[in-house]
Amino acid sequence: MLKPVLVLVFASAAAPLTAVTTVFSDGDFETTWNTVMPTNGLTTNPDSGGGGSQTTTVSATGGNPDAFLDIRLDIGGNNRIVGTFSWREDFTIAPALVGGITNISYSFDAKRGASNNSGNAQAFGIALRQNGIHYYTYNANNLTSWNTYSDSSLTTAELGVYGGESDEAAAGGFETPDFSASGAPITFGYMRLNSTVGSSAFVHGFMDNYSVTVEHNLVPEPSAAVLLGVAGLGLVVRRRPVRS
Ligand SMILES: [Ca+2]
Repeated sequence: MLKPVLVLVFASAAAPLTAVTTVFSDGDFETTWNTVMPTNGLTTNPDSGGGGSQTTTVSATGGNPDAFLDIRLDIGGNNRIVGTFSWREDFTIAPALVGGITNISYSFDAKRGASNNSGNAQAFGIALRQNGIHYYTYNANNLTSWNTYSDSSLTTAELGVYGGESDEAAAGGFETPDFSASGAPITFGYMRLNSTVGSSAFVHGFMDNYSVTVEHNLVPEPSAAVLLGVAGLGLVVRRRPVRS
C-alpha cells in the first residue's frame, strides 16, 4: 500500500515545477466588464471634443454560440476619436506569486455590427493593464460574420502603450509590460477604438468567446502550500499502518 501513496506524493510535488496554466475566459458575459476611457496625458479629453462613449449590452442569442457582447461606440463629429478599455478585475494574475509568466496566448471571436456610417468598423484587440499603463494589440475587422482572432505567443513587442500614456510609461520604465517574477499584477481585458471624419457616428462591434491562457512556473499561493501540506500529511498518516 505504501508505493502507490509515494507515487501520488511525488506527482503532486513535481507539478509546480512544470508549466502551469491559468485560463481567464468568458463566453456568457454574466459577469459585468468595467469600461474606462483613459484620461491621461494627450487623451485628457479622449474623444477630442466630447460626446464619445461606449455602451455595452449582452445579447442572449446570435453569438458564437448564444450570448455575446454588443459594444457600441458613439463618436462626436469633426475628426474625433474615442478609445476605450474594458476589464474583468478578476482576470488578474500576479507574476510575483507564480514565479514569472512564460507565455500568454489569447483568442476571441469578433464581427462588426451596424453603423450609421457604412465605412466605419471598430478597431479592437486584447488589452492588459500593469502599473496603471494600458497596453493593447490592434486588429481591424470589417467582417459581418464571426471571425476568430488569436495569438499563441503574445510578446511584449506586440503590445503598444495607449497613446496618451507614453510619457508616464517612459517615466516609470514601463514602455513594455513586465512578465518576469518581479512584474506587478496584470489585469486582462479588451480595447476598442473609433474615429470619425466630419460627422458624428455610432458603430457596433460584437465579441464572444474571450479567452486568455497564461503559462507560468508555479501554482499561485496559497494553493501550492495547501497542496504540498496535504500530500505530506497523507504520507505520514499512511506509513504508520504499514510499519505496525
Ligand atoms: Ca457565447
